[in-house]
Amino acid sequence: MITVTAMKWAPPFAAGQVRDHRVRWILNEVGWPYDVRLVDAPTMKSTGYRGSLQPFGQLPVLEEEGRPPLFESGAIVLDVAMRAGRCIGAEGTPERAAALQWVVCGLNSIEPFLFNVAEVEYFMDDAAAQAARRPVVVAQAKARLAMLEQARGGRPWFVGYAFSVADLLLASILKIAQRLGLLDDLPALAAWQQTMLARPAHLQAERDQMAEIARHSAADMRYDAVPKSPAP
Ligand SMILES: N[C@@H](CCC(=O)N[C@@H](CS)C(=O)NCC(=O)O)C(=O)O
Repeated sequence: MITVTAMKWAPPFAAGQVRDHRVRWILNEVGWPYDVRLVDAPTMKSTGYRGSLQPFGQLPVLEEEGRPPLFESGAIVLDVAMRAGRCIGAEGTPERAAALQWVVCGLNSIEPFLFNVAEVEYFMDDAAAQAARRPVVVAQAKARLAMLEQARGGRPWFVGYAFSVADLLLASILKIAQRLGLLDDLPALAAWQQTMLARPAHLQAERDQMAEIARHSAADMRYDAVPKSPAP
């Protein structure tokens, strides 16, 4: 049986966006059942967790009997798709290469720009620094998204004629853009994303993540029990 690591609770801006939803989504797409292992902050930051599951004390992690645990949401999505032979094109084909390209593009060339905006909006305390940085990172993120939409060229899928991991990762990565209003000037890209997110496999993934978050509270994450600097 597969086990996916997820947070007991996440703040409202992150609910439905915590990256284990990507793993749940691809598992639902290929029809593989899974269990969920809910963790709190001290567990994630513990030496044991970092040593055996995720070196940076983050999630998601996919655990499966007889296989080493796997971290990095993109790697997990690719691994499941390749093993299931679904949503990724056949080995050695141009479709497989294009799917890999768009997944890496999403994680490497889009997500960091969106994270810069999220950092300004959610994690900066200094109001003056926030106001100075906001227009810069917003403009950069919007420019990236416009170029992404240009590259999509109005096609329903990023690769070929079917849904693939490229669509899954990109639609997932754009969740934060949508929430931050960065897609407001790109209605076609926003509509494409909504079509991807309306897939039953995603709706189920999001519902399941949010249900667990709703069952818990911030106190369950025990943030105050996390040591200031984790042991090396
Ligand atoms: N590149 C990693 C990023 C993992 C990541 O940032 N996970 C977040 C949840 S979406 C996390 O664990 N945050 C808690 C923390 O960093 O303490 C991936 O895609 O798996």
